[in-house]
Amino acid sequence: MEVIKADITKLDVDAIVNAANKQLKGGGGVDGAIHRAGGAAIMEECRDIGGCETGEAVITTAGELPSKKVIHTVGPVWNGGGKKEEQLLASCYSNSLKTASENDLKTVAFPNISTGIYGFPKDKAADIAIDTVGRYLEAHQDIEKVAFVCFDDENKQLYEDRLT
Ligand code: AR6
Repeated sequence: MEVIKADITKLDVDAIVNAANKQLKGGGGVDGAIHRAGGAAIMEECRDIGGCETGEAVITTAGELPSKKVIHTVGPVWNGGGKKEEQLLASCYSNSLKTASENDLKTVAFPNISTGIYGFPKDKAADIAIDTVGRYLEAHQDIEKVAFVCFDDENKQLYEDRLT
């Protein structure tokens, strides 16, 4: 596991993960950036898939992006913590990695799911992301590298404190 500060749309990895919404209709944040940079082919496949439940993941082409595929997962909206937000966020990370494994994708880059527009507390989200990915990598040897791609300094610091 590694932490980097970058724009996830620029990364040449097997799969980048998108923090999407249930309708897979695109939006702001990292979702908007991925669709803008990847072109219309990603949205066409999202339309065919039709939607995705919170905590689950689906896969599409990466269009014009340097990565091979985009895995779209839907993070929980933070609602105070009593609506299974923590379990759902953990499911986003494990189901995204499961989707990568099933598609023979070995290097995966995650954004900080739910910590933007969806308002999940960043420190709690970092704990869940690292714990869930760490467990998955211990149990499955096929994934070679996972990058946590931070877009802001606060998230980068939170991940560095936990990983070093
Ligand atoms: N590369 C990497 N990380 C980014 C980028 C980028 N280009 N742009 C933003 N981030 P958010 P959410 C970071 O709001 O909270 C959309 O409208 C950002 O700083 O993108 O899961 C969807 O359609 C933050 O740390 O996702 C949904 O409706 C992280 O990505 C909703 O937002 C996630 O922030 C999902 O909200």
